[in-house]
Amino acid sequence: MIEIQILTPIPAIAEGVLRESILGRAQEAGLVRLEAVDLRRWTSDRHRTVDDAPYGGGPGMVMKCEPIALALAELRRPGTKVVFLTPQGRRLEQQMVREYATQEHLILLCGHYEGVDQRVADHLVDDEVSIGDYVLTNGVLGALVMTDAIVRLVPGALGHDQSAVEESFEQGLLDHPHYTRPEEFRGWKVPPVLLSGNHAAIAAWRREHAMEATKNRRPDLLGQAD
Ligand code: J9Q
Repeated sequence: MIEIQILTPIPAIAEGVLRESILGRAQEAGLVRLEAVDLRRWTSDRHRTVDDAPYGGGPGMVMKCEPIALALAELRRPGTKVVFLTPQGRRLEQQMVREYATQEHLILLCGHYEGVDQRVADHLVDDEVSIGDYVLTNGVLGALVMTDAIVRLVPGALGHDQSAVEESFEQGLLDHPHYTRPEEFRGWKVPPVLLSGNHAAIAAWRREHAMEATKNRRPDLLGQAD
């Protein structure tokens, strides 16, 4: 069973998300263990300090090495992978998600404030991952994105046939369009082939439209598609 621990100075942000919906049900079903771990457990001063002013001056605060080092020393075991969420990391893609989903224990370390002491990335973690080229206040949001992407790949977590659900990205394409009732809404009709009952024709329509959507919107994906 995969265990994911999100190590953060603000575990409350993660707790609600981990408890609800598919992530919550996957835990209740015993398929995964998900936990937000409070980095302040590894502080010993009265204010439970995890950050300090930057050497060299400038605005903002920098997360300190020591609480992170103590936390990882206690939480790490043989087979643990420690992933640091940071804009400097390797951009997360579905292939990386699949690889992380095969691990037995992930610790997702979340930066906060202006940054994290560079010695953490240099000496204490295994991987550095970014979820995209935009700025967050807080790595815990990135850790939740990563957790969600990983957990939905665990067999049984989606409560139905997940190979179908991931089919499009597995092929490296965007998904085809989806429709549900009614057949006509404000004069906008559902493509008749989807109502035909002809499964071969429906499959062909879906392939064609997945290809078309990818060509028009994400031509960069086509180079790597099957
Ligand atoms: C920790 N912006 O941004 C994109 N991927 C991760 C991040 C990030 C951030 C701030 C703190 C991670």
